Amino acid sequence: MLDNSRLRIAMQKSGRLSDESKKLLAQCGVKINLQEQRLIAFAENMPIDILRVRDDDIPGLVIDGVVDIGIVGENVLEEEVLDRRAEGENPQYKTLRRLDFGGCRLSIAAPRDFVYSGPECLNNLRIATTYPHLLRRYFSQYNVNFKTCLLNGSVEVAPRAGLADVICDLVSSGATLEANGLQEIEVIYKSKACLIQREGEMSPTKQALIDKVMTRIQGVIQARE
Ligand code: PRT
Ligand code: ZN
Repeated sequence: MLDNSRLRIAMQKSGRLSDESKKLLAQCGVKINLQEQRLIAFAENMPIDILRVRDDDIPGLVIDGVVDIGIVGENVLEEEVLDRRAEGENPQYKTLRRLDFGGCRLSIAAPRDFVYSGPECLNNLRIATTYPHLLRRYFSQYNVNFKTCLLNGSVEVAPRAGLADVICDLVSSGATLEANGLQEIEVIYKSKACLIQREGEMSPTKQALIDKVMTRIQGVIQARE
């Protein structure tokens, strides 16, 4: 077991958020020697352990209290919260700060020749997505029904492969949609990376460390603005 007196921070092991997450901690003066294959890294100069995992696991690790802090995309966090609520749970966590990286939007996109006249015209279509709960929440405002095609990757090829009529996926530059003959028709959620903390008591030393790191993060982000 990890030492519970040390602050545990979960971050993405490799992917779009990992470099910026590492950089943020480094700029806050946390010295970590990240060896590529290691799940756990220890800070040399502060009582901090870094857990490096898939981004999808981070909200659950924080909500379940396995780690103290997590750096994750709001899209992944919100989907996990909605999923747990659908399962009858009442997931708890605190947002410490929205971060200045990982920006993207969750959008509905349709084949280029699709004539779009508003959310209602998507009624009863099949939509390929990794984010069924965010999508359901969006459509519930319009009384629109849809069928899902759940995919954890290659969502953008679903219409061409005949698996779905339209898709709901993350977009940043729009190049992936363009390359797959799709047009963005509706933005349903805007996301950035964020820093979250587990609910419940922290020891005074851990809380003091969190306060110190948060003050530094504030300074780092302000300096970048
Ligand atoms: O292995 P692991 O599960 O940890 O990683 P992953 O492959 O699930 O996630 P990863 O690394 O791709 O993304 C991590 C987080 O980065 C996401 O949850 C978002 O919060 C954020 N993010 C920011 C993005 C993008 N921008 C993004 N563009 N995540 C994914 N994309 C993908 C999108 O799915 C599509 O395939 O990039 C493509 C679109 O990009 P453009 O520039 O062509 O529009
Ligand atoms: Zn993932």
